[in-house]
Amino acid sequence: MARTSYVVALGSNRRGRHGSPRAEIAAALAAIGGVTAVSPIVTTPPLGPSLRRFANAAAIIESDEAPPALLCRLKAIEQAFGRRRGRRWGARVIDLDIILWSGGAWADARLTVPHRAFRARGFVLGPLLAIAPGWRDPLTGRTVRQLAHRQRAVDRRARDA
Ligand code: PH2
Ligand code: MG
Ligand code: MG
Repeated sequence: MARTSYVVALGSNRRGRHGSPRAEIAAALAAIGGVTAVSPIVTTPPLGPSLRRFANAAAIIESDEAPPALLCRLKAIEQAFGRRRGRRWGARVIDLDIILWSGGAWADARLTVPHRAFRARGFVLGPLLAIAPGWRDPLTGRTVRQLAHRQRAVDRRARDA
C-alpha cells in the first residue's frame, strides 16, 4: 500500500503502567511510530458515563498500512497498555481511534473512516484543529477548521440554553 496519512485521536482517563493519562498518551505515540505531527494534550470533561476527566490529543501518522492493518495494530497497543474489555465508554488507559485517512472514505464490518462521530466531538476537533486545520472531511466537504467552529457553536448554544 502506498504511503498514507492518518489522523489518530488518543484518549486516556485512567493511570496505567506508564503513569498518568498524559504519560499514557505520550507512550502510545511512541508505540505507534511514524508520527509527523502531535497536538497539545488537552484535559476534557467526560462525554458519557465515565466520571473522570480525559487527556485527549490528536496525531498525524504516516504509514504504509491499509486501514484494517493499522486498526489491528492500534487494538494490539490498547491491549498491551492494559485496556480491558468491558462497559462501553468505561474508564480506559488508552483509546486509539482512526478519525481520517488520506485515502478518503473506508467502510468494512469493523471500521468506518471518517469516524462516525468525530464531527460532534470537541475533544477530537479541538486537538485536530491545532495540527490539520485544512484537512477536508471527505463526506461533508468541510475542513477541520469549519467543523471545529461549527461544533463549538453547537456546544455554546447547548451550554447557554
Ligand atoms: N472517549 C469516549 C467517551 N467519552 N470523553 C472525552 N472527554 N474524551 C474521550 O476521549 C472520550 C470521551 C469513547 O471513546
Ligand atoms: Mg473513542
Ligand atoms: Mg476506540
